[in-house]
Amino acid sequence: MQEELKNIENCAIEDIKGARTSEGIDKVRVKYLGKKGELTKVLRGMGKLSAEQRPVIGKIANTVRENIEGSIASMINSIKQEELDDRLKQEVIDVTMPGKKITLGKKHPITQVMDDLISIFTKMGFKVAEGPEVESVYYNFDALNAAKNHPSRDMSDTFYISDDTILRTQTSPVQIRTMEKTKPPIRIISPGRCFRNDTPDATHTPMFHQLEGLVVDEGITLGDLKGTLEMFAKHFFGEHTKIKFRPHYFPFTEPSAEVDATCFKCSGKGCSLCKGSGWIELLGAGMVHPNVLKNCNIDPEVYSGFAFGMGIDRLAMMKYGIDDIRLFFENDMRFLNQF
Ligand code: 2NM
Repeated sequence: MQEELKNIENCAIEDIKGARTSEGIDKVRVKYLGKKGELTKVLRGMGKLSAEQRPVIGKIANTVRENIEGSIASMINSIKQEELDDRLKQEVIDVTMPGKKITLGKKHPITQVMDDLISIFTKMGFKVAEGPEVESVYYNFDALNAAKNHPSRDMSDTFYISDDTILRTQTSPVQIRTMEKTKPPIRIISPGRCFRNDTPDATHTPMFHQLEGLVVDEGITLGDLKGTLEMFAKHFFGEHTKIKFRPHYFPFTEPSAEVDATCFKCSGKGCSLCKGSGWIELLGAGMVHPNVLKNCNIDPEVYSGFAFGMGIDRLAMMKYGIDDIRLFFENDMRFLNQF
């Protein structure tokens, strides 16, 4: 029996040396130490041994089992190490390989101009205000002092969702909402999308972008409006830019004006961009109508304000020399990648 055990140990050690994988070593373990394994079989036969022989053989059998288990454990260790080495070799990263080219996106030209405008006005102390694009007729027209029969209210000019709900035609409702809920001083700009029922052509799309501004406080004058817009024009077009006011009419401001800037391309000499006049139309502006202040529970005897509004798309067209506004919204990457 002693010899048989020694023999089993030798065979087991040989088998273990021959096993090259985790699965192989597991098979060897079952073959010798499993329930029906060879060492197990021998140990079962120990019942037949005499009382003197049993402890002697038992001790040898234990040693054999420990030796087999020990050499299985060390083989498992070295197999694991080999498998890890193999994997590390396979997964090695060649840091000298050229990288994959990442194509970076960029801001849409309209967004670039909008961000420029926001940056100029926030540096002057304005806060950005936002409001819904789906608006009530009250905020878009009534509160802005627009006559009940004003043509801009027409179905042919405004997108109606119901009798009293529309897509905003300008961002002024944001100003109304701000005046309703904030006590002066107020100094806000409202950039955003607007909608008018226009047939698309080179200068119109039914969706376009506006930036409006509003200042309300005690003692605000037309001089404040002029100074603010002059500062804006110099920042946007260059420090030599001049502005001029032409009288105009808006229902929500009185007096009202259209404001022109000297052409940034020819500095006022006259060129194709300004159609020879030396001036380009910049924006509309005026002193907030007392009725508009009253509609927002602001006392026009105490407070006054100015407001202005500009088309962002139009400014972007001028800045980048684009002659058709529709190009901005066709999402042709060959066009957009140029800006
Ligand atoms: C413009 C031109 C002139 C304007 C007026 C107001 C408000 F709400 F204060 F009455 N917001 N925006 C305004 C004034 C807008 O856009 C061409």
